[in-house]
Amino acid sequence: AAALNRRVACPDGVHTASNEACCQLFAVREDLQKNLFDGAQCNAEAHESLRLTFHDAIAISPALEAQGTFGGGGADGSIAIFSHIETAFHPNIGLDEIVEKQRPFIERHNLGVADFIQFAGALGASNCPGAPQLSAFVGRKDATRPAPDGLVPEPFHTPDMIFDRLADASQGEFDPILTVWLLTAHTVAAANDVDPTIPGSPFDSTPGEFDSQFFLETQLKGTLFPGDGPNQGEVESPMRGEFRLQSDFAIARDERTACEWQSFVNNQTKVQQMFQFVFHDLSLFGQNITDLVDCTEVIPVPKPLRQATHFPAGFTVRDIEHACAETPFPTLPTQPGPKTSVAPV
Ligand code: HEB
Ligand code: CA
Repeated sequence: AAALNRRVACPDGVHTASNEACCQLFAVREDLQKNLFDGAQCNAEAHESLRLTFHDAIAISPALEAQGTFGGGGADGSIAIFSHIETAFHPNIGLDEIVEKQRPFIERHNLGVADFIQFAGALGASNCPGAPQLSAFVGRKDATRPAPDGLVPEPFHTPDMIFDRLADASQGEFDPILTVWLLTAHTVAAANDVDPTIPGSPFDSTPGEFDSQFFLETQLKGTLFPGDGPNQGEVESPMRGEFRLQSDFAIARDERTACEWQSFVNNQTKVQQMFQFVFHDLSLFGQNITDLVDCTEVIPVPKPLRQATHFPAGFTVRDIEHACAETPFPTLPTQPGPKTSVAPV
């Protein structure tokens, strides 16, 4: 056991690591925290970096390969390496910005592009209180060709289309239940381009916290469009400033997933454990884990949540659209004060 725990001294003279391949990540971490994440904040770039991990990784299709067509390489960096092609795909709208912001960091460090994208997403998420420590691996093979169009889910896709796509990309691992786990990411998220008149509109009232408010607030009755909606992929949200994707609305209410969705409300342990699990697997799509080195130790352990789960001011359980018949909605306090609007990110 002693031999297994032996650490190496990194060439920087400061850090130690379980494997020397992890040493290079300390400088990348420092640079990103300072110069992309505004001093280790859960800022818009942290959100966008997390989104980018998904859009790189999900572009892989064994079903296309079975038909004799190239199906993409998964978490292979293709979205940045061939950004002129892939960021022009409709579901990747807006990602050109974070790809260009990350590019100088990739250029000044010696990490592969695929590894960099997943590392930046895991690191950005670690700045959000309540987040799990997401995994970081090095050694992925970088893409030599772009992924084909049509593999990234859209907010106007039906649950069936989304479930089928995730099942294909994961070779059957990501079923509807695990798709709910993946959507935990929308707790630290906003929409910029679905309604371009209101950029930075969050999906829950706490886009800076990796909490379960997203799962609660998506179950509130929709009453308004926060901008000039309806836009394609948008449905009514419960409060001003908050944005609701049609796909989140539909999966929250689908009979296959409604109870799983509700089960995340006020269950921070589940929020952390399930997202940590699915991110690990998603971040390795198209790669062979036995060729990689686990450097998760370089990702800081995130701070705990600052706020308990609550109904936003002016809402109670009477505003919930019950979609799960089996389990009662948890009893939760309402934040004091009058109804407010959610500020943009
Ligand atoms: Fe997500 C965002 C969709 C999944 C992460 N998304 C977002 C949006 C949309 C979506 C539309 C907005 C954009 C703009 O800007 O406008 N998603 C979606 C869908 C799906 C998803 C359809 C399938 C179901 N996501 C997902 C996942 C993840 C994510 C899995 C991870 C992992 N997203 C995300 C984030 C965000 C989003 C983080 C935010 C970004 C910002 O804030 O910028
Ligand atoms: Ca949140």
